[in-house]
Amino acid sequence: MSTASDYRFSFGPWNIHEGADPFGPPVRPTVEFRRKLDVYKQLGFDAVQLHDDDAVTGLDNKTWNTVQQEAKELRAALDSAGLVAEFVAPRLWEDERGVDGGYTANDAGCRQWAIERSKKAIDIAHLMGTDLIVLWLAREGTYLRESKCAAQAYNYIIDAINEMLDYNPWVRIAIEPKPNEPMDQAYVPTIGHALAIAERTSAPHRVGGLIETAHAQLAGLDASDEMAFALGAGKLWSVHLNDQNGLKYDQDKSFGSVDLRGAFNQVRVLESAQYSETGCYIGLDVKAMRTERGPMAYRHLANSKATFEMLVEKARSFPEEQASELIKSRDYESLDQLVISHLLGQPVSTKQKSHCNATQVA
Ligand code: 3MF
Ligand code: MG
Repeated sequence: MSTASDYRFSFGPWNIHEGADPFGPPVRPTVEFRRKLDVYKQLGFDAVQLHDDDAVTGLDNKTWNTVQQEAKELRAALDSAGLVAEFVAPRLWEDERGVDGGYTANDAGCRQWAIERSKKAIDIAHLMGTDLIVLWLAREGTYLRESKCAAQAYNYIIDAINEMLDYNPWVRIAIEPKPNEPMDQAYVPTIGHALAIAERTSAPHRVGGLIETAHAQLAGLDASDEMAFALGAGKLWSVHLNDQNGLKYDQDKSFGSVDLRGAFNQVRVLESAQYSETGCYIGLDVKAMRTERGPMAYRHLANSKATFEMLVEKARSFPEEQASELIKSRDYESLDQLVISHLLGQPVSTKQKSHCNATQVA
């Protein structure tokens, strides 16, 4: 049986976290960033996703020389661990100038800062050897509709992206849509919005998307359909696989842990588009459970990767011919059961099928 070895996996240092939530004391000791790098290869991951200030902490207050030196040091550390940087994402939401949004802030000075900071992220990406910038537009939205003009906000986002595209002709930008949290309403809630924005930029072929399962679910959408939409446009440049238990805060649960069938469908869509051959990574944006003890909690990453790999096998062994026959005869009830039986490792018996035969029922 084939395995998922043709896929390459990544995650970000924020996926091994400190073990605190807003409602209680820390449950795990802090893990120093460089120590987290040790577990990547151990768990079979090849690439590190980075915010600009994961790569260079406090970069706003450092000289360009220092920034450059620290980025080079990190690149050397990745090299010696056999790792590469998948992307760099400007972390605009942790600075006081990003509180009202960066690119869409009402204050022109804050908007300018956001663009300058994004250019620094591009320089850091260059030093880290990746051409991919991810924009999770965290605070680009509103708590109060009347506080911003949406039409103008979209133009600001497009202007900011154009400046980034002009700044470095080699860079690609993947927008990571999310409908809410931390904002009440975000301006780029779905991949449809992201790719429509891409078309309005000065270089649409250099602007694509990263789809996160939980973000699609929070928008009430099916993540596999969102992925299929981006794949059809050749614009799925990364994914953040995880899971979500309903419409609540962004949970970043282990992949497949809530909606196994939804996870199967995401894997199936990626398989049928031969995503593994595009060179793009399977990113896992998952968080450890609050109850997990230290010293370093990473089972959620190992589990998510293992689930992905098991589902690749399930996608490859799916009885396609049987499914096509059922689709041809519009027998979707049997198709439904075929999927469930396949996921549960049970063959569908012909006897079972004949019981459902329409003439017998009539
Ligand atoms: C928030 C997210 C972010 C992004 C990350 C990379 C912290 O819901 O998903 O994770 O994935 O900033 O751009
Ligand atoms: Mg994410």
